[in-house]
Amino acid sequence: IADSMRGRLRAEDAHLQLGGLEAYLDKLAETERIVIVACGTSWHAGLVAEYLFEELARINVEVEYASEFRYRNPVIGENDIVIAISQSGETADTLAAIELAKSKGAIIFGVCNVVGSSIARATHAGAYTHAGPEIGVASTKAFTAQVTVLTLMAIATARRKGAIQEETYGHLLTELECIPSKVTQVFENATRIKEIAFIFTYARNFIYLGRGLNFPVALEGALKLKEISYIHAEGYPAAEMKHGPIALIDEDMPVVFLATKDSSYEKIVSNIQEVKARKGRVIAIITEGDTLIPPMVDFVIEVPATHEILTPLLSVIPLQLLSYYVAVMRGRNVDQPRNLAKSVTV
Ligand code: F1P
Repeated sequence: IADSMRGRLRAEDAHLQLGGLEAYLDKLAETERIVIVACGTSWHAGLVAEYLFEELARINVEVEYASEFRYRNPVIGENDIVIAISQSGETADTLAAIELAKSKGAIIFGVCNVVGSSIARATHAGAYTHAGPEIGVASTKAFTAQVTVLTLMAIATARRKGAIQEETYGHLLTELECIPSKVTQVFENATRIKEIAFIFTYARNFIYLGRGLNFPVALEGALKLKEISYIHAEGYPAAEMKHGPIALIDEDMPVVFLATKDSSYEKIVSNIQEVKARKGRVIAIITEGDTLIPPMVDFVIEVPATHEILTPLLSVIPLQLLSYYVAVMRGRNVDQPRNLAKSVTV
């Protein structure tokens, strides 16, 4: 994250550096619709961006699996802006979605990690995440770097539109500057997370629940566990639980709640109560200093407080670490999981 922010944040002159996108900020601010195309973890980063652009800049956003978009007959045209997100910059489905949207006249922006990659070259403009090479197949730092860049884009667009006040803008920049040290603080909980992973090493299923900006984080937590430990895991918006998944809850079901202190907090607390009433085993990601949730649940992992819109940058880290430790304890190769390729080029 620090690498991704380096050179971009200039709190003192209230200026965000977004590479080639700087020249296109007016287009972003004027558009009525953004369509995000991506796959896997990058798609989850896109879902975070949906909340950010809608909340901050009041722009309508649709987030599409590139792998489906290319096979539909999507309504897209020259008034739309497409944001393609990809770590490798080589994902065939994302590239095909870009070509389709481009052929209909849409403007294409890219958020890629690999400089000069096929996707980066196919876009009209973009910002690199500069996360450095991903050694493992499963995206981890790519996700946080993508969310960082998308957050900067949403903030810059909102400011260009006059949709956020200068005071809020300044506050967000100050908070963003604190994120790298807060991420380091989350890593200080690694031993605790390892102990929790030990207890659940042989679980057969996991459920991840979150609301608002923590919903895509729940999806990403579940995907990470699936990818590297091969445990079946599902993420849902916590409010969807009562529409089906609640039937799965019993004393053998670990449920990971994203329960940080944000505007969904009270509702998440009542979702936790619903799961505990059915004897589910709850691991809650909470904000440091929260005293309400710990006595209600089986395990807690704390993350530092931050501005609500920056929450995913912190709340995803314990989930990545949990997946990592569970996978290692199960003897999995976390860098090279079976059946997965770093770039899905076909
Ligand atoms: C998309 C992706 C990754 C996943 C795996 C397969 O890649 O689904 O999120 O971890 O590596 O590909 P990308 O377009 O972001 O490179």
